[in-house]
Amino acid sequence: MADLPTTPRRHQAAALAAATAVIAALAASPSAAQLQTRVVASGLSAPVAVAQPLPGGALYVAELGGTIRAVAQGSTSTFLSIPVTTGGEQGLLGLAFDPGYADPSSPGYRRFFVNYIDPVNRDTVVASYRASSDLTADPSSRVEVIRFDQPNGRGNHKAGWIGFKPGDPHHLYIASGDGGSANDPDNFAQNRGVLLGKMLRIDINRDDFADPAVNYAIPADNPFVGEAGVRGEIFAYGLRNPFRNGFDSATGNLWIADVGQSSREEVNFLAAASPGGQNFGWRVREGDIATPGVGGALQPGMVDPVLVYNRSFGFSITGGHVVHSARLPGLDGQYLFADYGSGRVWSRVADGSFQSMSSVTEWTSVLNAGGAGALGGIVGFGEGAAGELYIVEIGGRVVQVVPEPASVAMMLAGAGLLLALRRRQASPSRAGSPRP
Ligand SMILES: [Ca+2]
Ligand SMILES: [Ca+2]
Repeated sequence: MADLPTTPRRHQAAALAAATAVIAALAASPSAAQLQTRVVASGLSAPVAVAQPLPGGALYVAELGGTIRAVAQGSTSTFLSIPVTTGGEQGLLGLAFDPGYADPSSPGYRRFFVNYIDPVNRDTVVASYRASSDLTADPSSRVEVIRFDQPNGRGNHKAGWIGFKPGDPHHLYIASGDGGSANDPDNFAQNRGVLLGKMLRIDINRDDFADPAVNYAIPADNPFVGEAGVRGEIFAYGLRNPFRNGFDSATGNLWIADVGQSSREEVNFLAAASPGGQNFGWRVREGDIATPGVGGALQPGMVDPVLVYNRSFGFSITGGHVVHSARLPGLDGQYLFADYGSGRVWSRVADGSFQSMSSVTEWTSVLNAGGAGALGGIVGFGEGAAGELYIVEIGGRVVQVVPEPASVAMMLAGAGLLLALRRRQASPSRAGSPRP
């Protein structure tokens, strides 16, 4: 840098062009070497979901045992603790912050939603609470929204993800599993008269029910409203255990990752513009095949997944979301997902077309080489308010995927060089040479 003041202008121009090219390449390159990982919380008890509603604000981590932790400025405290049933796949399973969380004029101001298994009767319950500060929620603010029965003696397939479609603050989406056991023995997922094995959509800002314990409305534009014997809350059906799903924050497309039984894991796509009503096939279909023992051919109206993998890749899919972060080259714009069993992580194009596993991008070795060490037991992904990418491990950590520091240093150095050159060009007196 010391020789810059005497650099002839054409050399300055060449250096400027070179610096610009370096910065452009760094910004656009999909090179995996530019990703790093860091632990943002550890020592948690079976975390399953993470949310960050405010830019730069606290992270909220839902633990299976019923506690939500607030992680802020390096310390972890208890935000809320609720009684739940645990065991098997039961517990506190879903957490979603109201889109109006930061807006004092919104009915959703300071409100968030949880999905859990009732401590007494083991129903699935969705309830709302309000935060009294960034680090504390008010237990007395509880409002029960909806509950539905889970079959007795079955401790798995509770799904539990909840979320809001971007741009729509009134409708909460709720993923329910088939209620458990093998082969969906009561055929709940195909039965539109029950809420199991479904993607539900309810209005949380209106109330159709005089019952003080039931506080939601059925949206008039849900696909099965008015159909006899069919629950109006249903938006899509034929799901087995859609444990982790994700709305694309830019497009509103919904990515549903349905955990398979013994042969296939699958990802289903629900386009933002779709009016709903899809039948994703379970228990007739497991992924793209007839469910061994109980299945059959794809029936009219059934929708095949947009991605499927077999047991050579893993045995329990953990769905993620479409990453939107220019700081994460390669991942930006891709739908990210993992397998809980094998610990492998992949991304695919986010356009909803079918894509085979031979054309996805695998991130496992890159992520495992990061500062957080090898990842494992991945049960969820989280998208921060500024596009941050979080990974939740059931073993107790939340890990953030960040730009690799050397890449950041190079980008900063490149930007610094560019700035210096531009300043020199703009300030001929300081450069010691007259303007032409
Ligand atoms: Ca009510
Ligand atoms: Ca399916």
